[in-house]
Amino acid sequence: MPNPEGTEVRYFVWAIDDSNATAQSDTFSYFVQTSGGNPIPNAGFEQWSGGDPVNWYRDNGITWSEELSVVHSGQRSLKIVNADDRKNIYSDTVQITGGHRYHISFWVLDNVTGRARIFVRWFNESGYPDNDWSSVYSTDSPQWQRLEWEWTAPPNAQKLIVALRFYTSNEKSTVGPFYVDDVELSDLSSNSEDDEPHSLLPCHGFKSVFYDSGGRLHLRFDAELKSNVMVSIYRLNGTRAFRGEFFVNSDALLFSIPLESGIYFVKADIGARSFVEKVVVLR
Ligand SMILES: [Ca+2]
Repeated sequence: MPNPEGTEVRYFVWAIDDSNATAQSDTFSYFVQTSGGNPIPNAGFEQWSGGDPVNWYRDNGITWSEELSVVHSGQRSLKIVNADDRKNIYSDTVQITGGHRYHISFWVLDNVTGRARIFVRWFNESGYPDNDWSSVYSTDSPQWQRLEWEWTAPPNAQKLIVALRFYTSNEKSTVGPFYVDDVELSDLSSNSEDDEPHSLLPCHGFKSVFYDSGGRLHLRFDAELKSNVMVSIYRLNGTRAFRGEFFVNSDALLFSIPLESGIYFVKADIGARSFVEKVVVLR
C-alpha cells in the first residue's frame, strides 16, 4: 500500500566498517509528498510559509495557525483559531474539465457550536466566478468528520477553487477552533480506479448503539478501528435522517445529532462491510 501524504517513513541503517571492525547505525527519514492523483495543492496542510499554509487563502475575519497535535493524517493540520460569521478559506486554483462531475471532501474537526460547509467556485475562460454550495454542514463532535459533496462543472468551466465557509452560533460573533485536513478533489467522469484504502481490521458489527438524553448518538464497534466509517441514519419509513463520514481511531464513535422521538436504523459502512442496528430515541 502506498504511504499517504505526510507520512514519515523511517529507515534504520546499520553500517559495518570492515577495516576497523566497528559498527555504526543511524536512522534517516523522509516525508511522503505524493498526492495520489488528488490535484489540490498542499491538500494535507503539511507545507507552511510565514505562518500561512502554502497554496491556501483566507478572508479577513479568519485567523489560522499550523497545528501539530490535532491532525487527521500526516504531521500537520490547519487550525482555524477564530472565524467571523460567513468567512471562508480557499484553495489555489485547479484546472478542471467543463461538464465533468467532481467529488470534493474536507476532513473537519468541529467540536464547537459553529458549523462549517464546503462550496466550490468555478471560473470560465473570462475568469467569471460562480459558486455552488453543499447542503451538508458539520455537526459538533470530538471526532474528525468528512464533509463531502458532488457537483457537475458548468460546461464552460476551466478552473475551480474548493472552499470552506464557517458559521458562528447565534450568540457569538466569532467561533473556533476548527481543524481542517486532507482535502480531496476527484474527477468522477474520468476512468480512474477507486484506490480508496479500506480497513483490514476485523470489525463485524456493533457492540452497542444508543441515543442519550443530551442528543448524542453512541456507537460502539466489536473491534478497534483505524478507518473511515460512513454513518447513515434511516427513519422507519426508509427516508434518511443523516449521513456523514467519520474517522474512528478506537472502538467507539460519539456525535451530536438532533433526532425526533421514534425508531431509527443506524447503518455503518466500513470499507466493503456494512451493518445495521435499531436505535430508539426518547425525548
Ligand atoms: Ca495533514
